[in-house]
Amino acid sequence: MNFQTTHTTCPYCGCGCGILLEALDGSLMGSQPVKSHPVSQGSLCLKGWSSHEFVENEQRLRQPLLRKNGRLDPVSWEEALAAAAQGFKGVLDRHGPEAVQVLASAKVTNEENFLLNKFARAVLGTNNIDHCARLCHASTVVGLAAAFGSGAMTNSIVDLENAKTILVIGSNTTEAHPIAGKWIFRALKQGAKLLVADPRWIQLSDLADLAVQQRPGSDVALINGLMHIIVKEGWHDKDYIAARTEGFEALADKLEEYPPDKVAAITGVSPAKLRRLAEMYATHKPSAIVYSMGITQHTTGVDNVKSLANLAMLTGNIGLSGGGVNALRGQNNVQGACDMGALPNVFSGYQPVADEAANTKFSQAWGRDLPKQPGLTLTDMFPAIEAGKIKALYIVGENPMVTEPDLRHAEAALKKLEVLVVQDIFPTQTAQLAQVVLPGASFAEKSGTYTNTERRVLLVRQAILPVGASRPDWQITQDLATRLGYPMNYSSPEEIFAEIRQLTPSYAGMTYERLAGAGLQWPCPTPEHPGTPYLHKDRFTRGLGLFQAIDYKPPAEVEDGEYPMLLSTGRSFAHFHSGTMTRVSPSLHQEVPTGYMEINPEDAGRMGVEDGEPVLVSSRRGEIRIPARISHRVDRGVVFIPFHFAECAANVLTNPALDPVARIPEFKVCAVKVKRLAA
Ligand SMILES: Nc1nc2c(c(=O)[nH]1)N[C@H]1C(S)=C(S)[C@@H](COP(=O)(O)OP(=O)(O)OC[C@H]3O[C@@H](n4cnc5c(=O)[nH]c(N)nc54)[C@H](O)[C@@H]3O)O[C@H]1N2
Ligand SMILES: Nc1nc2c(c(=O)[nH]1)N[C@H]1C(S)=C(S)[C@@H](COP(=O)(O)OP(=O)(O)OC[C@H]3O[C@@H](n4cnc5c(=O)[nH]c(N)nc54)[C@H](O)[C@@H]3O)O[C@H]1N2
Ligand code: SF4
Ligand SMILES: [Mo]
Repeated sequence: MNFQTTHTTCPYCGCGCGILLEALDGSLMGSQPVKSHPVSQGSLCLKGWSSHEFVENEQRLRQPLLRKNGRLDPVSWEEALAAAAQGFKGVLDRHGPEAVQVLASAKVTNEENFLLNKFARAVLGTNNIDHCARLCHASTVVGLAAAFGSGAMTNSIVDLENAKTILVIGSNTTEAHPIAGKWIFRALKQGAKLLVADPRWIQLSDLADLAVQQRPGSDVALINGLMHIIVKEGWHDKDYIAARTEGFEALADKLEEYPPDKVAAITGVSPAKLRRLAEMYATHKPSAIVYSMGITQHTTGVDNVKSLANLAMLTGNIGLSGGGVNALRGQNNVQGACDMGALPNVFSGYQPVADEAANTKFSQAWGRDLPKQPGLTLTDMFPAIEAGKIKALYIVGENPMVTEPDLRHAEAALKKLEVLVVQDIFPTQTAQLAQVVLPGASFAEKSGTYTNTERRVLLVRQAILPVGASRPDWQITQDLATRLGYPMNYSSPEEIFAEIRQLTPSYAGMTYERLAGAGLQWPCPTPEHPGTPYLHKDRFTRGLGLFQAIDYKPPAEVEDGEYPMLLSTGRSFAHFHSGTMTRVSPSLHQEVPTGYMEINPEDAGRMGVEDGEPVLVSSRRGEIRIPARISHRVDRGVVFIPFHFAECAANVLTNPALDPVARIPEFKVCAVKVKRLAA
């Protein structure tokens, strides 16, 4: 018998915790925490503890599949790759590169995302590449870049311990980033104050010095209201504003329009609570802001993010330990997928495709002329398919048939494609629509790197051989490239990483050797550079921080006579996204076996709905049947549905309306009606 442990990185959320995978005779038996890890320090959440459970599950894809006579049949790699390459080549020949799109993946490694960025641009000849960051922190990337010059989390997870005040706004930290939540607990233990602003009463609300439940989608009004009070009371940091920022006058003028009474009417938060919130955040420094999807997933997502940047700069809370605007990035490698250029407008390291010098640099390195016009986003792709502009799609490690808004439309679009190639580790709802399905190897079966939410690049190490005939994603993409007339011959992920370093200044100083222990936080431009725990220390990346005057706008769809309630969607601690990995994990499945709709006891009482009773929920897009869960966590007039469960998919209901700049959908607000089925 042979027992081995492998130190690697958790495949679930952006905390990037260290795990030890235990294998007996080449088969996984357990996951253990890593004491020396810089973020998790010997802790793991339930998902991390059970991260080995999905890997060898019988449902894993073990062989390539090809659609024949309407059915997906197992075939050889040769046959599947030939069919995929022929499909792409046919569309390229008939319609040109702008008819092809790639969806990269925040689940796969940096090396694999970098190759996908090269595959789209150099092999296919298109900038049509995007990934789930579009549904997630697209607003952050745009909003923080505009305010500070860099769209990433400003500080580190462990740095939360140094905060004197923490404002958690639109982040259900203890369920979605449990180990970051632990660092908030550590700060509280040392006497930090906790403020929570969330329409739902989350676990942290119970522990907060002050928790407010604003109306969904009212954050710009709320934050303007807080800043109004701060300026009126003179709690703003005048020296910091003078030395390090620009645009304050315009902001101050705008804030005049947001007195407490007006803000209370929009948000539902009383003037007295607004004042206490403003005072604690502004006067008990350093103050850290922690936010996530409650801020970004709105038609005003970018405005929300810019408003938080305003609030932090107004009080001098950027560029110091214990402060910052901490956007908690969601997926294990969503930061990395963005860093690697899995976006329609930039190469790796956010070098714009339209920038002459950057475009020339990559063209020379890759030996092909590269397109300069930014490509299509994920959310603009669906209408483009319906309009007949996109004909072929290569999806790696995403499951839009559960995670896209307005699923009925998304499904109709995917069915219209001439060519759909899906590369996943499970036979997902999306894979069921494909012509070719390619089985990737999971995190436990390959090596490479992930970049966590605090920009820390961490090693992923192979623990067991790929299950069945599955293969690491980088090998599959490279074979497809070769078959499309662009030979790729990388022998290892490390060889791909060497190319990443060479072309990406923020990663230039990293090597696998240097990453082996605690990893390194970018920017890390030289081999001697120690990495960067917090950004914007003495100057902002853009020079001066930019205040922006912002008006409150209501959500795209609000309640009315026909659809009298608001639907909010989000996460459960036990499941991840479309549930492919967590729903087959016994430990997680037993915690939460299926979906549910949280409804306030008063609303349930009025309708005569009992706890556990199935109800019919409908919106202008569609309807689902789902069990009701009576809960004080949601306010009157609001219901909450986690989006992990295909059999009662929240996204049948959600509104595909987009933020005009970030192109992120409004997952957090739409209008619905709830009907008893039993009546
Ligand atoms: N268990 C688990 N963990 C995960 C994931 C998962 O699927 N499951 N996914 C990962 C990913 S990719 C991401 S992006 C993160 C997301 O992590 P979070 O953003 O923390 O998770 P959500 O549940 O989407 O929403 C967060 C909070 O926003 C609040 N909210 C809703 N509407 C509003 C509003 O209008 N304003 C404000 N201020 N708040 C509002 C909700 O009530 C909720 O408490 O989680 C990551 N971690
Ligand atoms: N209603 C509603 N919808 C939402 C959200 C919401 O809050 N509300 N949140 C949005 C957010 S923030 C996000 S990030 C998206 C997520 O949207 P998606 O990215 O579409 O969701 P996942 O289920 O994480 O899909 C990842 C896929 O990758 C596969 N996979 C895992 N590891 C590997 C690997 O190594 N190789 C390959 N090839 N495949 C692999 C998994 O099996 C899974 O099918 O959902 C969005 N949708
Ligand atoms: S907090 Fe996130 S990274 Fe850490 S163990 Fe849990 S899911 Fe994994
Ligand atoms: Mo996300």
